[in-house]
Amino acid sequence: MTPPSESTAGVTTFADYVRGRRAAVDEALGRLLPSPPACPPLIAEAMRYTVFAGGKRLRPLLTLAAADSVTPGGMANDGEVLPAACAVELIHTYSLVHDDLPAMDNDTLRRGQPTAHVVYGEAVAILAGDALLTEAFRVLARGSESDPASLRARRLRTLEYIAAAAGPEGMVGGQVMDVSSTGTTSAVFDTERLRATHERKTGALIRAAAVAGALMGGSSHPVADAVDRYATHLGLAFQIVDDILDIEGVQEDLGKTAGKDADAGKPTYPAMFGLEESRHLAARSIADAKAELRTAGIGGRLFEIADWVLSRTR
Ligand code: GRG
Repeated sequence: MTPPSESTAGVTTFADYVRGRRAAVDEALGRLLPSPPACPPLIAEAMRYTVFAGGKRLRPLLTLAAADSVTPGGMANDGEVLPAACAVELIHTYSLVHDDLPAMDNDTLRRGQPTAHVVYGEAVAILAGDALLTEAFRVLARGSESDPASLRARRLRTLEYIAAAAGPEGMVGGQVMDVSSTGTTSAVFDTERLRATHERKTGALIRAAAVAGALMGGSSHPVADAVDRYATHLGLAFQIVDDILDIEGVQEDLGKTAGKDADAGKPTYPAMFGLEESRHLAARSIADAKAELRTAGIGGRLFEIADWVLSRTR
């Protein structure tokens, strides 16, 4: 493990680190996504359209940063970790495509671009989401005959962890809680249910992204558990900031329709606690996330990612 350092994992600035790791993720995604003639051109185009529409790549960055943090020397084996980072981004992108559908949030703008169903129609958008989810697990499972047993075991554990986070016990379950809560007043939608919804809907995949990095980076159980606790706090802060940005954010920065949650009568942190208290809650979650790293002696870029989540404007 790298020595606990809250500032840098080397001489590179955080901005340079993010630029380099994003470029690696984008290159891998471009290579891993299917192309014709292996699949029909329309589905290949719709998948690429959504994946390259301009997302922040927070989740794959978390995977890589967690893996880098637990690797001696501070730079993980990209060949082993990048597939997991890409798989998480593919699952995240599928969730956004389906969330934007008329049957769910019915949104027309995402990542600053018209949503997939606006461009390709509802049927192809549903299928593009299905294809992204399915390809994610193909990317995760892929290996070669010569892979050592230890790498296969890490890959299988990571696959199981990500599947659990994406499915009914995680993100899908959270989305069900969310769609069934729309229009519910704060009085009957208590804060515990709000927290539980967000923990599944947004938090589960953020946790899986970080834990996947720790597992694929070969960390011990206690270190992976600490990364998990860090990402649990981080996921909560991410969602609170998202709720705040839905009210205060600038649509051009967000790349999606602002004010949708309030308009839809969704229970949110600002609706429950007010803006000021929501800001305090987000800051406290980030402090808790960093405390988990310090206690476990984990250094590297995860600290800066936590600061970024709190200060982000998109
Ligand atoms: C359809 C099964 C299913 C689940 C959808 C994640 C989700 C569940 C819905 C998205 C709704 C939403 C906007 C939630 C708020 C948090 C969130 C996931 C924001 C988008 O993530 P960013 O900001 O997006 O990381 P980019 O575009 O930067 O990747």
